[in-house]
Amino acid sequence: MKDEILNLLKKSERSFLSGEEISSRLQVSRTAVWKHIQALREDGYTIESRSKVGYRLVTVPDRLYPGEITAGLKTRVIGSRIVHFDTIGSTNDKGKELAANGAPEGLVIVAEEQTTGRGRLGRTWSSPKGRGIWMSVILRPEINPMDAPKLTLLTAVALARTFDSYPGIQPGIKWPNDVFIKGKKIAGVLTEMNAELERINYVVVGIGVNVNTSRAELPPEIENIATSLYIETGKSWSRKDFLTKLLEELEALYLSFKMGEYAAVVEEWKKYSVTLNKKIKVTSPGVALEGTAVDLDDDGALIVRTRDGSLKRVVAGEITFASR
Ligand code: BTX
Repeated sequence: MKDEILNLLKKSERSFLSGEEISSRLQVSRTAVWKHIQALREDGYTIESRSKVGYRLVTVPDRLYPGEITAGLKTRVIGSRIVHFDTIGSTNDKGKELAANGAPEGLVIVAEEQTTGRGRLGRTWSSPKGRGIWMSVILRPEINPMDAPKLTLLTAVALARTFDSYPGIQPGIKWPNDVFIKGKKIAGVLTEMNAELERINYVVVGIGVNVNTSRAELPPEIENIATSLYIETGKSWSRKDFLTKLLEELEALYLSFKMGEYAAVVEEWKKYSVTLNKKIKVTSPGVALEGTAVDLDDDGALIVRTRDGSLKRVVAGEITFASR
């Protein structure tokens, strides 16, 4: 009901809408209308009220409320349900909890702030309030668990496409999960799954994007290695618009992936790659090798030519760029 009242106020744009009209259009009492208006104000909407005239929406808060996002979202699966938190430990943890309790594919968890945002391998992910997009998507693909890393690459491509739509921004993907702008990390993907031997129960794809973080808001330890759209362009951007575009790109890629079309994702990943043709060091469980990243195979594994000329396939892990 709150969302419906909000929609009516949005539709009437700058003119006042009387309490009587809202109550008759939505078939609720005047008192109920007033209570919902109060609740919207508590959510941060500025609503002017004039006696005998009615209500008028003045400003919309910079929050990623589900109603704000779904209103303009053109997806069928991803974001069909969105759960919002003002503050949360980690959206990935919440995603795993909801998925374990049967949450449907496509459910998105989004938070204004994370207090214990996580990167890979126990690293922390800085997630200051209202400055970025800290979100997780629940997926239930019918694929072999071995193929789950493809979802990370696919998500990185969705992110790169989204950044690409911003003027002057040229995103690069560092294998497998980071998006860089001019050598600095602007977004990351943390994919976690729950699976049996040959079947995935669920995958939680966590995405962190620095949208409006200023340089001063970056923790000192990442000051020189991280960036944001704000830092790169010198202006603030709508997090809602970024999120909407990202969910649409993610859905387009995920639906074609489910149809078996993955080769095109690999080609697009290569186009955005800042990893290929670079000298790198790979560290992953049981692997430590140095060489040149020469290709990405159709499964999304990185092909590395080592010093002795042999080709090694790396499916997961961490790379650092080695000096020449
Ligand atoms: P990663 O392990 O590749 O990157 C983590 C590293 O990146 C940190 O050790 C630090 O050096 C740097 N870093 C930390 N915070 C930031 C930041 N805001 N911007 C740029 N660099 C940073 C990447 O892991 C995967 C991150 C996924 C984050 C999302 S947010 C929603 C979801 N919930 C959750 O807890 N994690 C995911």
